[in-house]
Amino acid sequence: MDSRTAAHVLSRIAALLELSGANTFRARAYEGAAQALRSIDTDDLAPLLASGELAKLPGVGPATLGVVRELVETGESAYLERLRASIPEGLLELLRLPRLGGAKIHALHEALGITSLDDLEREALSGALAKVKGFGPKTVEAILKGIAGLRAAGDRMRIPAATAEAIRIRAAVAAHPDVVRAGIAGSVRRSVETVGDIDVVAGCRGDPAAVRGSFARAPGVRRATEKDADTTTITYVDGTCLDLCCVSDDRFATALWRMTGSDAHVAAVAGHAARGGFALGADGLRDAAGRPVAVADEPSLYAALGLPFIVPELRETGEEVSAAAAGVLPELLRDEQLRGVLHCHTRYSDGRASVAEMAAAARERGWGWIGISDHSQAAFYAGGLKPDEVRRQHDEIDALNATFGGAFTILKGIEADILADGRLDYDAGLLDSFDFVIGSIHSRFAMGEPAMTERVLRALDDPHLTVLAHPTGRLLLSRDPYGIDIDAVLEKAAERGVAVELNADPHRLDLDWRHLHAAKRLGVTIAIGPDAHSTRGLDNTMLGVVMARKGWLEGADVLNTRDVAGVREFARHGLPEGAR
Ligand code: DGT
Ligand code: CA
Ligand code: CA
Ligand code: ZN
Repeated sequence: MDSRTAAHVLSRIAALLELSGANTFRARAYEGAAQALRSIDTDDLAPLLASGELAKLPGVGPATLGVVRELVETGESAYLERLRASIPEGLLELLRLPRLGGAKIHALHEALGITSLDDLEREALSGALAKVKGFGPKTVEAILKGIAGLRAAGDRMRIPAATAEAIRIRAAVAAHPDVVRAGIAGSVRRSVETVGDIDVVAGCRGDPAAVRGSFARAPGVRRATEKDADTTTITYVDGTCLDLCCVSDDRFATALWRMTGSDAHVAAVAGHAARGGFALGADGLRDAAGRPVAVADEPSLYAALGLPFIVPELRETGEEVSAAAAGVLPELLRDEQLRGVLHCHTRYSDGRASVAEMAAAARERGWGWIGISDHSQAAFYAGGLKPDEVRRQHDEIDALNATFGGAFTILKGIEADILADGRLDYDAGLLDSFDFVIGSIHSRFAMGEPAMTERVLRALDDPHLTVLAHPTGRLLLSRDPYGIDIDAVLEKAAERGVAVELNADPHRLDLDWRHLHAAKRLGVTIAIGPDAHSTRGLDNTMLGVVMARKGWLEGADVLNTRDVAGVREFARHGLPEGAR
């Protein structure tokens, strides 16, 4: 039993106690213990429990320790199950709404008899909710948004969390004595930005069904069901869903390929195989005479079909299979081609590190330059910079650059709000003083597609603009993109020589990789922007590279592969002679 699952169970108990109207002190004790467990982060609580260290942890008391002991010994909590059984399913669902804890849901249940998401939505729309004590119009609005978000998100996870979980599960599967090798498959392996469930394939010696069975009965499993002849679907107590496919090891490669998907890629490869006289299915590869062809690993599978290896992140629409067959797969962008990043915040606005710290962290990553872009003054909620603060930051950057002796460069930039009428924040004089300007929409999202498109096209006409940031405004699993004619925006960006950002914050990943291929064909330069608000935030960049690869991008398509002179030149070329 790992500490994160145990913390999750304790926190769940706290919420359910509140939901059932129990004494708030009891609920707080469970939440306190959950926090204590989050602070230790271990994959195995058993030794800490045995040594008595867990009992000594501040925040852990006799009742909460009892729950942890039961989790370690059985993987379950009878107390949690009892609480869960005593509460209507619909009320449990309400816990997934942001800003609505157990206590508030209990109050709503008492006041209006609400027992489901539909009930809540109806009372919110009728105005009844706003009349309940503690629920003003602002809260009601937030709740309605939350309901819409929940319906849109389903049970999906963002890719970083799903990958961490998948790595943990794969390691556990690989450690089974009858497993020869195990691999992550499905959307996690293809690096899709959100993930429905985790898929793992195991190549086994002996009986694969016995291997599946042992994981289905393991501690921490809430329920397990047979999906098909090779696969068991397992739901863990923390809500994680796993499809575990166990096959004899000689079938590992084709099973991994099949379960990696996508369905369109699988169909396209199977079609290619059929045209070559092969038959390719989940049970393996057969030649024209119907004889099984041994396939040791995935590269040999593609090779047997006369195809170059197709990396998992490209396996999406099937278009990659025709490109592979024609020998025109792109030479995909690699991490080590990057020379720097734009779009980094510091303590001047809402970042947590200084300019010097961000620069040092960029150097540690092997980059030759970094672009600092704090928020502009219209973004007052994010500490946007007044003109005198801009000048102070520029002096600081000049002083730092002088210490680098040309070995590293900090570029002066700004993340300027694109105002409602399409103008960039600040006047032209101040905008001239930056090395680069990033333009962002941070307000008035709901103006409708024609007006929003007009607004962004107008911003693209400003010769100061270097990069159009997060061009659709989506927040994964919580906010849909705003209405905008993205094709018109890409065409204009290409014409104006403005780069379009692939914002690499895991909550955004915007521009969506699905549009990158089209952007590339139009000749748009893409800037991978970490949108870093701390030194660690710089590592968002690598997720951006993965998404760029999903979008077929090569080194030359990406601004980050240029040296500092190249970036300066790109940034200045839209400006009139005098400002260059
Ligand atoms: P997700 O989970 O929604 O993020 O997206 P995927 O692509 O991981 O989709 P998923 O988990 O439904 O399926 C993964 C792959 O496994 C996909 O290529 C299709 C394949 N697959 C799905 N269900 C079955 C099944 O019942 N049998 C077999 N053999 N393959 C399946
Ligand atoms: Ca999946
Ligand atoms: Ca699945
Ligand atoms: Zn930003």
